[in-house]
Amino acid sequence: MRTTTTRIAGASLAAAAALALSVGPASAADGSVSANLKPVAGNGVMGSGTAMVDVTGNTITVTMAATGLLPNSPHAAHIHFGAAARHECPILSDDKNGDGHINTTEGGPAYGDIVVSLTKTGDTSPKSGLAIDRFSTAPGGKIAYQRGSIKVSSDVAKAISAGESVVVIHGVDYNKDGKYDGNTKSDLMPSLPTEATDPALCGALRVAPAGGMHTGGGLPTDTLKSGGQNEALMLVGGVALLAAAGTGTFAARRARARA
Ligand SMILES: [Cu+2]
Repeated sequence: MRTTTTRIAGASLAAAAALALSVGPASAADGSVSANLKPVAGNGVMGSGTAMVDVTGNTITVTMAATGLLPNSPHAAHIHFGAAARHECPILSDDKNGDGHINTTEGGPAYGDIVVSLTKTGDTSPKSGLAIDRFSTAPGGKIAYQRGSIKVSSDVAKAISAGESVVVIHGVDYNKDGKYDGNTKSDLMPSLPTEATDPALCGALRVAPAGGMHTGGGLPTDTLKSGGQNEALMLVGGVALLAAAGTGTFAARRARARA
């Protein structure tokens, strides 16, 4: 009996050691962050999505999927960040002009400025923020996007890795007539209706568990920070915990809690 118990404890310790090694950061700015994209408050979009960003040095790879957008219309999409921003998605109290909707400027205090334009081709700098001919037009209301080798400044790389940036997909259809129109002008570009640029879906890019959400490995960073790793291992058992992590259970739970 005693031998068996000791052996199990030993296995748990080995698992703990393996986990401790695997969660060490590769370098200061490297890392993976991910977001659940949700409807922006007040803007009436019945959609959702996910986004993931891998940071290696000053280069990022972005993978994004979304549904429920106005079909066959260009949807500007960006990574936003502002040092003074809340690093969050806007809430109804950000509607400063009281029209019941959040326009892009009103979202600024929550998510900051455009730092990366998620264009399909060409430039990805903030200058391409409204290059609507190079963004997805969401056929069927869906966007499936992946782009690598996107260069960013070291400040932006650090902010993204630190979980301080926010993905925003723009373009809404308030009057449900299947196109961007209406009398209210865009706060970004007065030649466009506000429907073309108001934020539709939003998600804060938070630090993913070690190995990234796509591989499902690792433990919630919060647990590790609070020193709860050993307790968790003792409660659940190292092998069971690793198995659970492998299913993505932790990643999903954490993403929901943070969203
Ligand atoms: Cu944006």
